[in-house]
Amino acid sequence: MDKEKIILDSDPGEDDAVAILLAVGSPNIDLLGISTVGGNQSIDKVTYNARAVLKQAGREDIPVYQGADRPILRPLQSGAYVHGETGLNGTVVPEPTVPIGDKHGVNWIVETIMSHEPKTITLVPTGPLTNIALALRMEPAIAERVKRVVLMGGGVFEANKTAAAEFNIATDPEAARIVFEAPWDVTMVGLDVTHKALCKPDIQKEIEETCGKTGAFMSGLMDGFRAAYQANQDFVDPPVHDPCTVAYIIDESVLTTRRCNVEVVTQDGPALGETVADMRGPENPDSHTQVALKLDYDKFWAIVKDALLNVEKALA
Ligand code: PIR
Ligand code: CA
Repeated sequence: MDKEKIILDSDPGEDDAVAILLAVGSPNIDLLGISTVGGNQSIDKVTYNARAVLKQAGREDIPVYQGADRPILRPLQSGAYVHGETGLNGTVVPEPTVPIGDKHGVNWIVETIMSHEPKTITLVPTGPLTNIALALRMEPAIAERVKRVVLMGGGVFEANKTAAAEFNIATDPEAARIVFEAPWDVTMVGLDVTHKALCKPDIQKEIEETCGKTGAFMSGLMDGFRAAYQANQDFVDPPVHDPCTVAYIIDESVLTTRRCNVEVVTQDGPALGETVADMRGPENPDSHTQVALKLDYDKFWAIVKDALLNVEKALA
């Protein structure tokens, strides 16, 4: 099987960092590069973090392009309340040595998609959808050109930023609406599954003990993430949201999905940023959007551990 080519559009973030490691470590994935977006922290910090995580993984050959610093219409309310001052809650990261790519992230996304064969690139957004919406407006043809979009955001029955909305969607609801309305295949990997992808102490310990420096790095990220989730989210163990997207690309059987229409609320008020999924039966096979509803926990962590081991082996 050919490796699936992906573009990661990300705002690292502890869980984004694990998604990067997963993409780097999987033999099924060819990570073409990372575009960054303001979200969990300011654009400067998340761009630095993306480069530092690639350095940690020994893959500074993978380019990083800086994208939009704020949502399309709204000021950035960052995720510093969960991710701390650095965006990685103080985890020690190596200083990146390769410079930031010398074009805007949105230009890079458009050029990369348009210069590859049709239907060969999968877009994997794990932050606010600002860059992806701007890319669609800059070059609408990307909607037919990509293979599919597998994004972390939203929730059918769960929310975190507000009572109704998930952080990535609530941060830039107008961008999210543009992305969900475009005529491409969208898989919404939302909180319904990511809140089940908990990093429990036993799996964290196993990864720390078996995956060397990479495992220690992952474990450090999880210590910071756990502390934040305990302090202000009323969780015992941290949910590693973003890697669920990459795990699904590696092995689709890790998630159970359902095809249905999804609309994003952009009116101000209590439902701003809600992803309204039409769950009335029967399932709509013609919908261009699908939502993830169930996670295979053991399979998920087997996929993550396997990839981290591969990252570690390639380092040595
Ligand atoms: C934001 C995030 C995670 C937790 C909270 N409470 C807020 C970030 C993650 O990086 C993920 O992409 C998404 N946004 C989860 O809402
Ligand atoms: Ca993220």
